[in-house]
Amino acid sequence: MADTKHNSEDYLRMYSQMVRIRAFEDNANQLYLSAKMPGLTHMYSGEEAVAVGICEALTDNDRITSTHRGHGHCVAKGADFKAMFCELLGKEEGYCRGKGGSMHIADQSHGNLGANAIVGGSMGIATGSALRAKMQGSDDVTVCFFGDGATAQGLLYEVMNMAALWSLPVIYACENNGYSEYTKTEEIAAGSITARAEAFGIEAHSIDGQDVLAVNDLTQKLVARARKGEGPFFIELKTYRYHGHHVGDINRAYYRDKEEEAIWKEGRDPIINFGKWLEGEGVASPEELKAIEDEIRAEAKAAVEYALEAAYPDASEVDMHVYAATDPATLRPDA
Ligand SMILES: Cc1ncc(C[n+]2csc(CCOP(=O)(O)OP(=O)(O)O)c2C)c(N)n1
Repeated sequence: MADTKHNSEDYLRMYSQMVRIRAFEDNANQLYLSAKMPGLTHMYSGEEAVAVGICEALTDNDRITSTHRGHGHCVAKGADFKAMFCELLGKEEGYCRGKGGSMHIADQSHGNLGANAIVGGSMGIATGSALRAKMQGSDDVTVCFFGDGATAQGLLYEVMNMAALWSLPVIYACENNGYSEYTKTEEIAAGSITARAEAFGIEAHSIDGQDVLAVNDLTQKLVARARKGEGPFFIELKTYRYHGHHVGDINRAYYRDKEEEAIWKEGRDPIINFGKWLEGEGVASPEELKAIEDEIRAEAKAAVEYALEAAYPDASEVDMHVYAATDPATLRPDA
């Protein structure tokens, strides 16, 4: 890990953001295990440096699209703990008034166009957002997060073709955590991930997704170039998910071994390693880092308690925000 471009404030913000994601996920997992949360959720723990390194290179004007494993993207793009926990618990103060749940959090105020339970589903939305920016003459950039498994979706190839032809300001960020549900990536994906983008003439990079500074450094450069019309770009970020595919996945012993998990969790943890680096550089002492973590964990705990007590939406709202308010007849071009 080496860096010359950030100051102490930047470093501590990135550290805090990664800890925020871990703390959020630990609490979400606990809510599921104690049967207080409806449905399933997919933990982002282990992948924090990807979301934080990328989102720290963006402004609120820049957009992201997210995935079923999207809590980390939301937090890194500025989402509020209380509104997120309320959404997970189906409460009316949630980002989507409790109707979206874990896999459908959207936060327009920070440019988060939303998570998507359909694998690859956000690729078209992100590319459409980039087309909108270009047509409106805006210099905002859209980052499209998706997993390695989603590279099997045909939509990716349709939108990469279009984005390359029209030089759209979009960055395809492929989080390669080594697995697609219960299958190792190398068992289902031939060739290299980056070659898929290069086939369309898109500049593609493959980097260590556990190194927040490396992720941020590359993203800053690509975002600046995308703003000038040099996009699209593709980044493969090599990372690892610590939990099973989702919180109910208790069978991961059958498809990956403990030694592999230990290599990542003990040797490659993005938060521990960045913390050690900050200590080595004299940016913060172990006590200061612990105080940051304690404060964040207290905030997360309070947000969970708040969400548990919060109200459910009234039953009369069941159709609200589900259908477009527009009269469908007016949508027909000949109407
Ligand atoms: C169109 C579609 N097909 C299948 C699924 C079921 N499914 C949910 S997550 C997943 C694997 C996704 O793997 P990857 O894209 O690598 O993301 P990761 O879960 O590893 O973050 C699948 C197949 C789905 N939700 N949508």
